[in-house]
Amino acid sequence: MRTQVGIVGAGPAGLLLSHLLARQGIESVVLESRSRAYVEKRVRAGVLEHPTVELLRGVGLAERMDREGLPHGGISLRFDGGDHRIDFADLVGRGIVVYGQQEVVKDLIAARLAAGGDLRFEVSEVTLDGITSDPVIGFVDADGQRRELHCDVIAGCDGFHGISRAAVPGEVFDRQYPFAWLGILAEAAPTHEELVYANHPNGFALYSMRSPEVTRLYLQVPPDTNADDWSDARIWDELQLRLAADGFSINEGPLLEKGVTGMRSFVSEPMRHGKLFLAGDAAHIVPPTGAKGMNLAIADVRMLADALIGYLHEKDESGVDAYSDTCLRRVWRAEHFSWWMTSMLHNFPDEDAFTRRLQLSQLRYTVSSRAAATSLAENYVGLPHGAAL
Ligand code: RFL
Ligand code: PHB
Repeated sequence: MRTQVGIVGAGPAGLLLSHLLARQGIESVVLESRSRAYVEKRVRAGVLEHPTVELLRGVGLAERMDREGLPHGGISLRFDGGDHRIDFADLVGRGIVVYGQQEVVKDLIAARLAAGGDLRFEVSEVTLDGITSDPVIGFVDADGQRRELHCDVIAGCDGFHGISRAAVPGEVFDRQYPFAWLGILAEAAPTHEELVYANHPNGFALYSMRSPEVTRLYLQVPPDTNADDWSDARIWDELQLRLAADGFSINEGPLLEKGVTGMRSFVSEPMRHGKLFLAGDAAHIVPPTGAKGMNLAIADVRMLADALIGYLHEKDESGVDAYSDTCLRRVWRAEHFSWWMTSMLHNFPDEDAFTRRLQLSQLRYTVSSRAAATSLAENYVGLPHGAAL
Protein backbone atom coordinates (compact mmCIF):
# COMPACT_ATOMS: atom_id res chain seq x y z
CA MET A 1 0.00 0.00 0.00
CA ARG A 2 1.11 3.54 -0.63
CA THR A 3 -0.18 6.94 0.48
CA GLN A 4 1.22 10.43 0.95
CA VAL A 5 0.64 10.83 4.69
CA GLY A 6 0.37 7.82 7.01
CA ILE A 7 -1.51 8.92 10.14
CA VAL A 8 -1.33 6.87 13.34
CA GLY A 9 -4.33 7.52 15.61
CA ALA A 10 -7.96 8.54 14.99
CA GLY A 11 -8.40 11.04 17.81
CA PRO A 12 -9.18 14.70 17.06
CA ALA A 13 -5.59 15.29 15.85
CA GLY A 14 -5.34 12.41 13.35
CA LEU A 15 -8.86 12.78 11.96
CA LEU A 16 -8.68 16.55 11.53
CA LEU A 17 -5.27 16.30 9.86
CA SER A 18 -6.69 13.80 7.37
CA HIS A 19 -9.63 16.15 6.67
CA LEU A 20 -7.44 19.27 6.21
CA LEU A 21 -5.06 17.41 3.87
CA ALA A 22 -7.91 15.96 1.78
CA ARG A 23 -9.29 19.48 1.21
CA GLN A 24 -5.98 20.31 -0.49
CA GLY A 25 -5.87 17.11 -2.54
CA ILE A 26 -3.41 15.21 -0.32
CA GLU A 27 -4.07 11.53 0.34
CA SER A 28 -3.78 9.93 3.75
CA VAL A 29 -4.57 6.68 5.53
CA VAL A 30 -5.58 6.78 9.22
CA LEU A 31 -4.70 3.73 11.35
CA GLU A 32 -6.49 3.37 14.71
CA SER A 33 -6.07 0.59 17.27
CA ARG A 34 -9.56 0.94 18.80
CA SER A 35 -12.95 0.33 17.19
CA ARG A 36 -15.01 3.11 15.65
CA ALA A 37 -17.66 2.68 18.37
CA TYR A 38 -15.02 3.02 21.09
CA VAL A 39 -13.50 6.27 19.83
CA GLU A 40 -16.96 7.72 19.23
CA LYS A 41 -18.01 7.01 22.84
CA ARG A 42 -14.83 7.98 24.71
CA VAL A 43 -15.84 10.85 27.03
CA ARG A 44 -13.13 13.49 27.32
CA ALA A 45 -12.85 17.19 26.63
CA GLY A 46 -15.79 19.53 26.45
CA VAL A 47 -14.55 23.04 25.77
CA LEU A 48 -13.78 24.34 22.27
CA GLU A 49 -11.79 27.55 22.36
CA HIS A 50 -12.59 30.35 19.93
CA PRO A 51 -9.85 29.60 17.33
CA THR A 52 -10.95 25.92 17.30
CA VAL A 53 -14.56 26.92 16.64
CA GLU A 54 -13.50 29.30 13.85
CA LEU A 55 -11.32 26.62 12.25
CA LEU A 56 -14.08 23.98 12.34
CA ARG A 57 -16.46 26.52 10.75
CA GLY A 58 -13.92 27.40 8.07
CA VAL A 59 -13.42 23.80 6.97
CA GLY A 60 -17.04 22.66 6.82
CA LEU A 61 -17.18 20.77 10.12
CA ALA A 62 -19.45 23.01 12.17
CA GLU A 63 -22.99 22.22 11.07
CA ARG A 64 -23.93 20.10 14.13
CA MET A 65 -21.65 22.04 16.49
CA ASP A 66 -23.47 25.26 15.59
CA ARG A 67 -26.83 23.53 16.16
CA GLU A 68 -26.08 21.55 19.34
CA GLY A 69 -23.02 23.23 20.92
CA LEU A 70 -23.56 25.60 23.84
CA PRO A 71 -21.90 29.03 23.37
CA HIS A 72 -20.62 30.46 26.68
CA GLY A 73 -19.59 34.06 27.32
CA GLY A 74 -17.77 33.47 30.63
CA ILE A 75 -16.91 31.21 33.55
CA SER A 76 -17.13 31.58 37.34
CA LEU A 77 -14.38 31.23 39.90
CA ARG A 78 -15.74 30.28 43.31
CA PHE A 79 -13.66 30.56 46.49
CA ASP A 80 -13.89 31.75 50.08
CA GLY A 81 -17.70 31.55 49.96
CA GLY A 82 -18.00 33.97 47.02
CA ASP A 83 -18.81 33.57 43.31
CA HIS A 84 -16.96 35.71 40.75
CA ARG A 85 -17.79 35.75 37.06
CA ILE A 86 -15.09 36.27 34.45
CA ASP A 87 -16.95 37.90 31.56
CA PHE A 88 -15.11 36.78 28.41
CA ALA A 89 -17.43 38.67 26.09
CA ASP A 90 -16.78 41.95 27.88
CA LEU A 91 -13.05 41.39 28.48
CA VAL A 92 -11.92 39.99 25.12
CA GLY A 93 -15.01 40.04 22.90
CA ARG A 94 -14.93 36.28 22.26
CA GLY A 95 -16.25 33.15 23.92
CA ILE A 96 -16.07 29.35 23.93
CA VAL A 97 -18.41 26.57 22.81
CA VAL A 98 -19.19 23.57 25.00
CA TYR A 99 -19.39 20.57 22.64
CA GLY A 100 -18.07 17.14 23.60
CA GLN A 101 -14.85 15.84 22.09
CA GLN A 102 -16.60 12.64 21.04
CA GLU A 103 -19.09 14.74 19.06
CA VAL A 104 -16.18 16.40 17.24
CA VAL A 105 -14.75 12.92 16.60
CA LYS A 106 -18.11 11.64 15.27
CA ASP A 107 -18.42 14.65 12.94
CA LEU A 108 -14.86 14.12 11.67
CA ILE A 109 -15.35 10.39 11.03
CA ALA A 110 -18.62 11.07 9.20
CA ALA A 111 -16.96 13.77 7.05
CA ARG A 112 -13.96 11.55 6.19
CA LEU A 113 -16.12 8.57 5.28
CA ALA A 114 -18.49 10.72 3.19
CA ALA A 115 -15.45 11.97 1.24
CA GLY A 116 -14.17 8.41 0.64
CA GLY A 117 -11.38 8.67 3.25
CA ASP A 118 -9.39 5.56 4.21
CA LEU A 119 -9.86 5.05 7.99
CA ARG A 120 -8.83 1.68 9.42
CA PHE A 121 -10.04 0.80 12.89
CA GLU A 122 -8.90 -2.11 15.09
CA VAL A 123 -5.42 -2.36 13.61
CA SER A 124 -2.69 -3.88 15.79
CA GLU A 125 1.09 -4.38 15.98
CA VAL A 126 1.83 -0.97 14.46
CA THR A 127 5.54 -0.36 13.71
CA LEU A 128 7.35 2.65 12.23
CA ASP A 129 10.42 2.22 10.01
CA GLY A 130 12.53 4.27 7.60
CA ILE A 131 11.75 7.50 9.43
CA THR A 132 14.80 9.34 8.09
CA SER A 133 14.61 7.87 4.57
CA ASP A 134 11.54 6.06 3.18
CA PRO A 135 8.86 5.75 5.87
CA VAL A 136 6.93 2.50 6.20
CA ILE A 137 4.18 1.75 8.73
CA GLY A 138 3.72 -1.95 9.45
CA PHE A 139 0.41 -3.11 10.94
CA VAL A 140 -2.05 -5.96 11.17
CA ASP A 141 -5.42 -5.02 9.71
CA ALA A 142 -8.76 -5.81 11.43
CA ASP A 143 -9.02 -8.92 9.20
CA GLY A 144 -5.71 -10.28 10.56
CA GLN A 145 -3.67 -9.46 7.41
CA ARG A 146 -0.19 -8.04 7.97
CA ARG A 147 0.35 -4.99 5.76
CA GLU A 148 2.92 -2.35 4.94
CA LEU A 149 1.95 1.24 4.27
CA HIS A 150 4.65 3.20 2.40
CA CYS A 151 4.32 6.96 2.78
CA ASP A 152 6.07 10.28 2.12
CA VAL A 153 5.67 11.29 5.77
CA ILE A 154 4.18 9.87 8.98
CA ALA A 155 2.02 11.85 11.40
CA GLY A 156 2.18 10.43 14.94
CA CYS A 157 -1.25 11.38 16.33
CA ASP A 158 -1.51 8.38 18.64
CA GLY A 159 -1.96 10.15 21.96
CA PHE A 160 -0.02 9.92 25.18
CA HIS A 161 0.14 6.11 25.25
CA GLY A 162 0.98 5.69 21.56
CA ILE A 163 4.17 4.39 19.95
CA SER A 164 5.26 7.39 17.85
CA ARG A 165 6.88 9.51 20.54
CA ALA A 166 9.48 6.82 21.30
CA ALA A 167 10.76 7.14 17.70
CA VAL A 168 11.67 10.83 18.19
CA PRO A 169 14.93 11.32 20.09
CA GLY A 170 14.92 14.40 22.30
CA GLU A 171 14.19 15.83 25.68
CA VAL A 172 11.19 15.30 27.95
CA PHE A 173 9.74 17.79 30.47
CA ASP A 174 7.39 16.23 33.01
CA ARG A 175 5.47 17.24 36.12
CA GLN A 176 2.95 15.09 38.02
CA TYR A 177 0.49 16.66 40.43
CA PRO A 178 -0.35 15.14 43.83
CA PHE A 179 -4.05 14.71 42.97
CA ALA A 180 -6.43 13.40 40.28
CA TRP A 181 -9.94 14.25 39.06
CA LEU A 182 -12.94 12.02 39.61
CA GLY A 183 -15.25 12.88 36.69
CA ILE A 184 -18.90 12.02 36.27
CA LEU A 185 -21.42 12.44 33.51
CA ALA A 186 -24.96 12.63 34.89
CA GLU A 187 -28.41 12.53 33.37
CA ALA A 188 -29.44 15.77 35.05
CA ALA A 189 -30.30 19.15 33.55
CA PRO A 190 -27.67 21.84 34.21
CA THR A 191 -28.93 24.41 36.73
CA HIS A 192 -26.42 27.06 35.71
CA GLU A 193 -25.51 28.21 32.20
CA GLU A 194 -21.72 28.44 32.54
CA LEU A 195 -18.77 26.48 33.95
CA VAL A 196 -17.85 26.94 37.61
CA TYR A 197 -14.30 26.34 38.90
CA ALA A 198 -14.34 26.06 42.71
CA ASN A 199 -11.46 26.20 45.17
CA HIS A 200 -12.78 24.71 48.42
CA PRO A 201 -10.95 23.61 51.59
CA ASN A 202 -11.93 20.00 50.73
CA GLY A 203 -10.41 20.35 47.25
CA PHE A 204 -11.19 21.59 43.74
CA ALA A 205 -14.53 20.99 42.01
CA LEU A 206 -15.69 21.79 38.47
CA TYR A 207 -19.23 22.21 37.23
CA SER A 208 -19.64 21.66 33.48
CA MET A 209 -22.18 20.21 31.09
CA ARG A 210 -22.66 18.55 27.73
CA SER A 211 -26.24 19.39 26.73
CA PRO A 212 -29.50 20.76 28.17
CA GLU A 213 -30.03 17.26 29.67
CA VAL A 214 -26.52 16.19 30.74
CA THR A 215 -24.21 17.62 33.44
CA ARG A 216 -20.44 16.93 33.61
CA LEU A 217 -18.82 17.34 37.03
CA TYR A 218 -15.38 16.79 38.53
CA LEU A 219 -13.90 16.50 42.05
CA GLN A 220 -10.27 16.69 43.10
CA VAL A 221 -9.37 13.33 44.71
CA PRO A 222 -6.13 11.65 45.85
CA PRO A 223 -4.08 10.32 42.88
CA ASP A 224 -4.54 6.63 43.76
CA THR A 225 -8.36 6.86 43.99
CA ASN A 226 -10.46 3.93 42.79
CA ALA A 227 -13.69 5.36 41.35
CA ASP A 228 -15.65 2.41 42.78
CA ASP A 229 -14.81 3.61 46.29
CA TRP A 230 -16.98 6.66 45.68
CA SER A 231 -20.71 5.88 45.91
CA ASP A 232 -23.09 8.09 43.94
CA ALA A 233 -24.38 9.61 47.21
CA ARG A 234 -20.87 10.50 48.36
CA ILE A 235 -20.06 12.13 45.02
CA TRP A 236 -23.22 14.27 45.05
CA ASP A 237 -22.71 15.32 48.69
CA GLU A 238 -19.16 16.39 48.00
CA LEU A 239 -20.12 18.26 44.81
CA GLN A 240 -22.95 20.10 46.58
CA LEU A 241 -20.56 21.07 49.37
CA ARG A 242 -17.59 22.20 47.27
CA LEU A 243 -19.69 24.08 44.69
CA ALA A 244 -22.11 25.67 47.19
CA ALA A 245 -23.01 29.35 46.64
CA ASP A 246 -26.01 31.54 47.35
CA GLY A 247 -28.96 30.51 45.18
CA PHE A 248 -27.00 27.67 43.52
CA SER A 249 -27.82 23.99 43.70
CA ILE A 250 -26.98 21.08 41.44
CA ASN A 251 -29.64 18.80 39.97
CA GLU A 252 -28.77 15.19 40.76
CA GLY A 253 -29.50 12.27 38.46
CA PRO A 254 -28.34 8.82 37.36
CA LEU A 255 -24.63 8.57 36.49
CA LEU A 256 -23.88 7.73 32.86
CA GLU A 257 -20.11 7.56 33.43
CA LYS A 258 -17.60 7.72 36.26
CA GLY A 259 -13.80 7.71 35.99
CA VAL A 260 -10.53 8.98 37.46
CA THR A 261 -8.08 11.07 35.39
CA GLY A 262 -4.47 11.68 36.44
CA MET A 263 -3.06 15.20 36.30
CA ARG A 264 0.17 15.77 34.46
CA SER A 265 2.15 18.35 32.51
CA PHE A 266 4.40 16.79 29.86
CA VAL A 267 6.24 18.03 26.76
CA SER A 268 8.47 16.04 24.43
CA GLU A 269 10.83 18.17 22.31
CA PRO A 270 11.28 18.33 19.36
CA MET A 271 8.02 17.36 17.65
CA ARG A 272 9.74 16.08 14.51
CA HIS A 273 12.37 13.51 13.60
CA GLY A 274 13.15 13.09 9.88
CA LYS A 275 9.81 12.35 8.19
CA LEU A 276 7.90 11.66 11.42
CA PHE A 277 5.85 14.53 12.88
CA LEU A 278 4.18 14.34 16.30
CA ALA A 279 0.92 16.18 16.98
CA GLY A 280 -1.45 16.47 19.95
CA ASP A 281 -1.20 14.34 23.08
CA ALA A 282 1.53 12.24 21.42
CA ALA A 283 3.86 15.20 22.05
CA HIS A 284 2.36 17.00 25.06
CA ILE A 285 -0.11 16.68 27.91
CA VAL A 286 -1.67 19.38 30.05
CA PRO A 287 -3.73 18.98 33.22
CA PRO A 288 -7.39 19.52 32.22
CA THR A 289 -7.92 22.62 34.41
CA GLY A 290 -7.32 25.04 31.52
CA ALA A 291 -9.40 22.99 29.01
CA LYS A 292 -6.54 23.13 26.53
CA GLY A 293 -5.62 19.52 25.51
CA MET A 294 -7.87 18.99 22.51
CA ASN A 295 -7.52 22.62 21.44
CA LEU A 296 -3.74 22.27 21.34
CA ALA A 297 -4.03 19.05 19.32
CA ILE A 298 -6.16 20.95 16.82
CA ALA A 299 -3.73 23.91 16.65
CA ASP A 300 -0.85 21.45 16.00
CA VAL A 301 -2.52 19.74 13.06
CA ARG A 302 -3.60 23.01 11.51
CA MET A 303 0.08 24.00 11.47
CA LEU A 304 1.14 20.54 10.30
CA ALA A 305 -1.41 20.45 7.47
CA ASP A 306 -0.16 23.81 6.13
CA ALA A 307 3.46 22.65 6.40
CA LEU A 308 2.77 19.34 4.63
CA ILE A 309 0.75 21.01 1.86
CA GLY A 310 3.79 23.22 1.04
CA TYR A 311 6.15 20.29 1.27
CA LEU A 312 4.16 17.74 -0.73
CA HIS A 313 2.78 20.10 -3.39
CA GLU A 314 5.75 22.41 -3.95
CA LYS A 315 8.72 20.71 -2.24
CA ASP A 316 8.86 23.80 -0.01
CA GLU A 317 10.54 22.66 3.23
CA SER A 318 10.22 25.94 5.17
CA GLY A 319 6.95 24.93 6.87
CA VAL A 320 8.07 21.44 7.89
CA ASP A 321 11.37 22.84 9.15
CA ALA A 322 9.60 25.47 11.29
CA TYR A 323 6.84 23.08 12.50
CA SER A 324 8.32 21.92 15.80
CA ASP A 325 9.59 25.30 17.03
CA THR A 326 6.42 27.14 16.04
CA CYS A 327 4.11 24.57 17.68
CA LEU A 328 6.17 24.43 20.84
CA ARG A 329 5.67 28.15 21.46
CA ARG A 330 1.90 27.67 21.66
CA VAL A 331 2.37 24.42 23.58
CA TRP A 332 4.42 26.13 26.30
CA ARG A 333 1.90 28.98 26.57
CA ALA A 334 -0.84 26.38 27.18
CA GLU A 335 1.45 24.44 29.55
CA HIS A 336 1.93 27.59 31.60
CA PHE A 337 -1.75 28.52 31.63
CA SER A 338 -2.84 24.98 32.59
CA TRP A 339 -0.21 24.76 35.36
CA TRP A 340 -1.23 28.22 36.62
CA MET A 341 -4.98 27.40 36.71
CA THR A 342 -4.19 24.07 38.38
CA SER A 343 -1.93 25.68 41.00
CA MET A 344 -4.45 28.41 41.77
CA LEU A 345 -7.48 26.16 42.13
CA HIS A 346 -6.38 22.90 43.82
CA ASN A 347 -5.47 21.97 47.37
CA PHE A 348 -1.90 20.75 47.55
CA PRO A 349 -1.68 18.08 50.27
CA ASP A 350 1.47 19.46 51.89
CA GLU A 351 0.49 23.11 51.39
CA ASP A 352 1.63 25.40 54.20
CA ALA A 353 -0.28 28.47 55.42
CA PHE A 354 1.97 30.81 53.44
CA THR A 355 1.24 29.04 50.14
CA ARG A 356 -2.49 29.03 50.88
CA ARG A 357 -2.43 32.80 51.49
CA LEU A 358 -0.62 33.31 48.17
CA GLN A 359 -3.22 31.18 46.39
CA LEU A 360 -6.13 33.18 47.83
CA SER A 361 -4.39 36.44 46.99
CA GLN A 362 -3.94 35.28 43.38
CA LEU A 363 -7.63 34.34 43.16
CA ARG A 364 -8.75 37.69 44.59
CA TYR A 365 -6.45 39.59 42.22
CA THR A 366 -7.65 37.59 39.22
CA VAL A 367 -11.30 38.44 39.86
CA SER A 368 -10.82 42.05 40.97
CA SER A 369 -8.26 43.41 38.49
CA ARG A 370 -9.45 43.93 34.92
CA ALA A 371 -5.91 43.36 33.66
CA ALA A 372 -5.60 40.03 35.50
CA ALA A 373 -9.08 38.87 34.48
CA THR A 374 -8.32 39.81 30.87
CA SER A 375 -5.19 37.66 30.93
CA LEU A 376 -7.20 34.66 32.13
CA ALA A 377 -9.93 35.35 29.56
CA GLU A 378 -7.54 35.72 26.62
CA ASN A 379 -5.79 32.45 27.44
CA TYR A 380 -9.00 30.56 28.17
CA VAL A 381 -10.81 31.56 24.96
CA GLY A 382 -7.57 30.81 23.12
CA LEU A 383 -4.88 33.02 21.62
CA PRO A 384 -5.32 33.31 17.83
CA HIS A 385 -3.69 30.58 15.72
CA GLY A 386 -0.54 32.12 14.30
CA ALA A 387 -0.18 34.67 17.14
CA ALA A 388 3.42 35.56 17.95
CA LEU A 389 3.97 33.84 21.32
P1 RFL B 1 -6.20 11.07 21.47
O1 RFL B 1 -7.57 11.63 21.52
O2 RFL B 1 -5.69 10.35 22.67
O3 RFL B 1 -6.15 10.11 20.19
C1 RFL B 1 -5.08 9.22 19.97
C2 RFL B 1 -5.61 8.02 19.24
O4 RFL B 1 -4.54 7.13 18.91
C3 RFL B 1 -4.96 5.80 19.16
N1 RFL B 1 -3.74 4.98 19.33
C4 RFL B 1 -3.24 4.20 18.36
N2 RFL B 1 -3.65 3.93 17.11
C5 RFL B 1 -2.90 3.09 16.37
N3 RFL B 1 -1.77 2.48 16.82
C6 RFL B 1 -1.32 2.72 18.07
N4 RFL B 1 -0.20 2.14 18.50
C7 RFL B 1 -2.06 3.61 18.90
N5 RFL B 1 -1.91 4.06 20.16
C8 RFL B 1 -2.94 4.89 20.40
C9 RFL B 1 -5.84 5.94 20.39
O5 RFL B 1 -6.73 4.82 20.52
C10 RFL B 1 -6.58 7.21 20.09
O6 RFL B 1 -7.78 7.01 19.38
O7 RFL B 1 -5.12 12.19 21.12
P2 RFL B 1 -5.27 13.56 20.25
O8 RFL B 1 -5.95 13.30 18.94
O9 RFL B 1 -3.93 14.16 20.29
O10 RFL B 1 -6.30 14.46 21.10
C11 RFL B 1 -5.97 14.96 22.36
C12 RFL B 1 -7.22 15.04 23.25
O11 RFL B 1 -7.89 13.78 23.23
C13 RFL B 1 -6.89 15.44 24.70
O12 RFL B 1 -5.90 16.42 24.72
C14 RFL B 1 -8.14 16.00 25.44
O13 RFL B 1 -9.12 15.01 25.62
C15 RFL B 1 -7.74 16.56 26.80
N6 RFL B 1 -8.87 17.08 27.58
C16 RFL B 1 -9.42 18.31 27.32
N7 RFL B 1 -9.00 19.04 26.26
C17 RFL B 1 -9.60 20.22 25.94
O14 RFL B 1 -9.18 20.86 24.96
N8 RFL B 1 -10.68 20.73 26.65
C18 RFL B 1 -11.17 20.05 27.72
O15 RFL B 1 -12.17 20.50 28.28
C19 RFL B 1 -10.52 18.83 28.11
N9 RFL B 1 -11.00 18.12 29.15
C20 RFL B 1 -9.41 16.30 28.62
C21 RFL B 1 -10.47 16.87 29.40
C22 RFL B 1 -8.98 15.01 28.87
C23 RFL B 1 -9.55 14.29 29.90
N10 RFL B 1 -9.08 12.97 30.07
C24 RFL B 1 -9.94 11.87 30.27
C25 RFL B 1 -7.70 12.66 29.79
C26 RFL B 1 -11.04 16.17 30.43
C27 RFL B 1 -10.57 14.88 30.71
C28 RFL B 1 -11.21 14.18 31.87
C1 PHB C 1 -15.43 19.28 30.61
O1 PHB C 1 -16.56 19.76 30.39
O2 PHB C 1 -15.19 18.07 30.49
C2 PHB C 1 -14.32 20.16 31.05
C3 PHB C 1 -14.52 21.53 31.07
C4 PHB C 1 -13.48 22.37 31.49
C5 PHB C 1 -12.28 21.82 31.88
C6 PHB C 1 -12.07 20.45 31.83
C7 PHB C 1 -13.10 19.61 31.41
O3 PHB C 1 -11.30 22.64 32.32
